[in-house]
Amino acid sequence: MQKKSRELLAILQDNEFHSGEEIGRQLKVTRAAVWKMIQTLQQTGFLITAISRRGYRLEQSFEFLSQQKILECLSDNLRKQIKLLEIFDVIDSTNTYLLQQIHNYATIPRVCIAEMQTEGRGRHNRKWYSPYAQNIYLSLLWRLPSHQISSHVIPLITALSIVEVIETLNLPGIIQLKWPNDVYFSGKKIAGVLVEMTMESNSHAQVIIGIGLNVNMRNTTDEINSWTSLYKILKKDLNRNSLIAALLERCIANLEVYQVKGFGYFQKKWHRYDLFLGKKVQLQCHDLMINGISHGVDHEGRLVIGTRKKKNSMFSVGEIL
Ligand code: BT5
Repeated sequence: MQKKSRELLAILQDNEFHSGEEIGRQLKVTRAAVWKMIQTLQQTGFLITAISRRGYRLEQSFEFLSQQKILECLSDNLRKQIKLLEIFDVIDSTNTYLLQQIHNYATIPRVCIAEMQTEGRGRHNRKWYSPYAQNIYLSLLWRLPSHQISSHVIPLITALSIVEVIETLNLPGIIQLKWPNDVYFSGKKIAGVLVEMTMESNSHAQVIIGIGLNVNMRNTTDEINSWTSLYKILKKDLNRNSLIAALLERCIANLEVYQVKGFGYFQKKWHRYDLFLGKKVQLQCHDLMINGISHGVDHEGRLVIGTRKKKNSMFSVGEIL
């Protein structure tokens, strides 16, 4: 996002009309340039009315990501615990950034958030669509003793944490979890989790937990289908700063519980939201294709599939097709 577009958004943030001339004067650009920038913002998904002789008005409540506002919403405990919380306007990927910072132990736990990602990543090098200033793109760098973790469980705990946060919004519909890392709302994807991990020699692991949550996104290019956002569900814009604080609270609280009690503590809760529990599934696990009935997850977060040949098989990696 060009710096000028950010400044333009800052002017329109008050939801009042501003003439092209006035905006042009403030940004030191021509009226034609203002119109071009307005069109770019509209294409990105911002709802801006243009009325001749009155100017432009932003028709939605909008707030930039703010370190101060996020910190204000955090509990005293977590505010003290988080060593670094960085916000970028544009970044390639918040996960990639934290991967480059993993040896900086003094700054863990560390959080990176961005208004936009140009190379937002899903699993297996898939793309995560990350338009400007509408959603949450958040990564948390966490460190824990490697004997306490099973890497495949962290996405499940994170996805459950997202569910716990969005269920406080009383959404009219069903929130569902698709093993291992997707959050759906009434059959459409609303959030995804990308966990990456590196082992240290001294028996600790660094985990980067990436969360993409669609918040105020109204439209997209045709890059993705079958998606939804909190705006689409609730028909109102939500404050991303307080949602980010809530996500951090839940994720970190759940990671701490997991470190003490293991995944067994979350198993029942997972089943409450499990999209495929008791249903026919086809799992792709490396080169294998497994067909059977999903019996949910076991106490270690592995997917349990009942097949004809064998009673039950457990999988810690794979993709439900
Ligand atoms: C995921 O992968 O769902 C993990 C997404 C993690 C994104 C976060 S954002 C912050 C952090 N930094 C990063 O670079 N990544 C993390 P996967 O299960 O592989 O799903 C990817 C698929 O979801 C794509 O192939 C699309 O079909 C779909 N998709 C892409 N963008 C989407 C969006 N904004 N909303 C819904 N679906 C989307």
